[in-house]
Amino acid sequence: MSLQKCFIVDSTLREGEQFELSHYTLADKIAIARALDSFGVDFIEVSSPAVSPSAREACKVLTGLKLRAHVAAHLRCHMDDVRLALECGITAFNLFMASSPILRASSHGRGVEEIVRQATEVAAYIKRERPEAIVRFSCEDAFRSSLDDLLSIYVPLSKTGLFSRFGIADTVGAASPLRVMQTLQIVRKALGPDIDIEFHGHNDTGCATANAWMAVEGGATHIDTCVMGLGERNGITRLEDLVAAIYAVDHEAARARFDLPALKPLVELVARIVGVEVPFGACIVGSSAFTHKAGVHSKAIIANPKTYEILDPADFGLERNVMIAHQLVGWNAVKARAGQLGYDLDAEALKRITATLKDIASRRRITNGDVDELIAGAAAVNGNEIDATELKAAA
Ligand code: HCA
Ligand code: CU
Repeated sequence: MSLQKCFIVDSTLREGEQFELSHYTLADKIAIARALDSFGVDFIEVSSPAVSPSAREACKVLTGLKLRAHVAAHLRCHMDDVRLALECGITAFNLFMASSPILRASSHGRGVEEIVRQATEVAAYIKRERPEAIVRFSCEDAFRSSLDDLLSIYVPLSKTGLFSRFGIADTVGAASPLRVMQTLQIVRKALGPDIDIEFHGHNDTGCATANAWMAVEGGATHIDTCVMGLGERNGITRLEDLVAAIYAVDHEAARARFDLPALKPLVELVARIVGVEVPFGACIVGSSAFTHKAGVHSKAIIANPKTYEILDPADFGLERNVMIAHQLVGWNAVKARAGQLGYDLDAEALKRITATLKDIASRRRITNGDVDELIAGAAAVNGNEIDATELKAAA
């Protein structure tokens, strides 16, 4: 499957709830679910109803919203969890169980055959009770599990016909992009072309987005994300990053799939609720995502934005910022700013303003307001004649 077609399983309300500062009220969960839905994600994963009475209430309420996206409950592969999810009206069941030796030993203590038996029993029960259910089974810590063990779980489970999808989780963020792609290729080959595969990647080594991309290259159809990548430790693949990657690969597909201008308000909503700043370097929504600074970049961007932008800010309802208040400024950026202010200054004058700006900015931090004053002051002198001495005095 191509990246632009991969389904997004957003887990801001489940993995994101495991972020250290998250504490969602029911009203928060409703607001986030609605915003995710109208942005255009395909699944909204929520915490298990077994977690607490309020998680149970949230499952019921969110299922009752009748969103376009599927509301999927994240469930231990236990009858108790599944029963509660059925009672809440859930139709998408994201079951998981650890497959690595280290987690198996410290959590459920079961061997591979027992995992297969238990997952089959639980899924069969779900399908009996709710035949239309979408049932997914994920191996937690798949990248510290042997390939042999993984295939000995996925292959027999796929033959039961009970599962629509299998998940592969890089729970500790240990996998490299190449390893993710190779593993996905092997699992895809073993499962054949018709079953869906989901990748869940933690960001402990900063590879979560690259790993998600490579997972799709290797055969994944579904990618887990969270707004701002919220999650355990430093979280998982950021929704914003994945959307940026999809857009970079195919602008039209991204415009058709998502309400792109709704992305920043969605991220700001979650940031407000959790009580964090939107990271400055986040794709699309970070404060510096569309800021151009160096003279060479500014000149080219003003001539043709495609020179240094793979993402068009206008598609996301945002604006680019060509910085002029710094010593790296070039005269083309000053010209553009003078034009915005309504002044038609000749090249010589603009170059002199630029030289003055560089001189001042090399000694202290200046603001856009300072630059505008300098331009206006210069324009006023002798009908656009610049007097550098006066400019310096003004600074
Ligand atoms: C965890 C579980 C999980 C589950 C992922 C999945 C992980 O909190 O440890 O269901 O695919 O990272 O393995 O988030
Ligand atoms: Cu996780």
